[in-house]
Parts: sequence; C-alpha cells; structure tokens
Amino acid sequence: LNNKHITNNNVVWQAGLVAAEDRAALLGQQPQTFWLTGLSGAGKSTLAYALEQELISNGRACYVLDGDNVRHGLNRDLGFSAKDRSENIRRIAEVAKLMNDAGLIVISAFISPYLADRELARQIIGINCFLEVHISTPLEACEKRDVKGMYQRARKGEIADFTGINSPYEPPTNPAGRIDTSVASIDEAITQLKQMLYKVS
Ligand code: ADX
Repeated sequence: LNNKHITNNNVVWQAGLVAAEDRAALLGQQPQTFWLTGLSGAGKSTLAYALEQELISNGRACYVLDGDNVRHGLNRDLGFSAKDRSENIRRIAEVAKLMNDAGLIVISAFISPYLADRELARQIIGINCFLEVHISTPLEACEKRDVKGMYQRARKGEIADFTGINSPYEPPTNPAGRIDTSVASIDEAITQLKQMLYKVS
C-alpha cells in the first residue's frame, strides 16, 4: 500500500476494476469541468443551463452544479462567511471530480469569489480537466438587473457579506475564457464555451 492512499483517519483508498478512461470511452467524450465564476447576477446559471442543453443536444453527457441549488441540499449547512464559501467550493470541486471520473462533462456555476479557493478546485479536479471561465459582467450591470432583488437588499444593509457590495470578488488572473453577458448574447457565449471544450477534447 502506498502512503498517499491512506488518509489521516486510516481510511484506505479502494480501487475499482474499471478506469476513468473506460467510462469516458463508453460515453465517447473527454470529461471536463467548466468552472464559471463571477458576481451574483452575472449570468453564470443562465449560461450553464443553456450550455448543458446545447451539449446534451449534441450527444454529450453533462451536468450542471449550481450555487443556489447545491445550497439547498449538499451544502445547506453553509453560509457566506469566507470560511463557509471555501468549504462550499471544496465540496463542489470534490463532486465535480467524481462526476468527471464518472465520465461526465460538468458545468459549475458558483460565485467562487476567492482566488485561493478556485486554485484548490483546480488542484482537486485536475489541471487537465479544469476550464476556468470568468463571467465578467460588471457589478453595475449585475446590480441593474438585480433579478433576485438581493443587491437592493444588500445596499440597504439587509444582507451581510454580499459579494461585490460588502464582500470581495477576486477576478481570475489567467482564465481559459472571459464572457461579459452585458455585451455578449447567450448564443455568442455558448459558441465561445463550446470552442473551449472541443479544443481540449
Ligand atoms: S459562493 O460565494 O459560495 O460561491 P454561491 O455561488 O454558492 O456563492 O451562492 C451564491 C448565491 O447565493 C447567489 O446567487 C445569491 O442568490 C445567494 N446569496 C445569498 N446570500 C449571499 C451573499 N451574502 N453573497 C452572495 N450571494 C448570496
């Protein structure tokens, strides 16, 4: 047994009989994780679901992990402190890794405001699978949309630690792509995202 396969609480990694490559080959695709990061209201979820629909219609097996939904289940115990956001992202990255291992293309849509958390996600998921995309819609545009009315509430001081208002957002320094949905249409954005996928597949 290799030491790296034993965790600090004496759990031993159990290897299966099928390789990740075999599962991917069965699905006829190379698994990837699109990691969409950006402010609330930037368009991450809209793009994630549109991309999922497009890829599924092209015969690709994929799945969306979305902030609002995951926080209803797996991460319902977490809030929006820096510590909780880090744990949120760590768990999502582990889930994305499992889904990639299962052969799926993952599209994740989380604010994921901290550079260090996204770097950890990249390490967990693996640099060859991880496609970081900054949904770079400016704060002013997100706030003007205010689809959930949260910016207005945050401005009134009703929401603590709201990203962009009283909690930081650290933009990626070298993302695989950048999309500003106050400028690009959904169709243009989907075309750009698909090109990223096929480049590495
Ligand atoms: S993250 O920062 O931990 O990555 P995540 O993407 O899971 O955030 O959740 C963001 C969603 O939670 C937002 O779209 C918004 O609807 C909601 N939300 C509630 N409180 C906050 C807050 N303080 N800051 C940002 N988003 C919040």
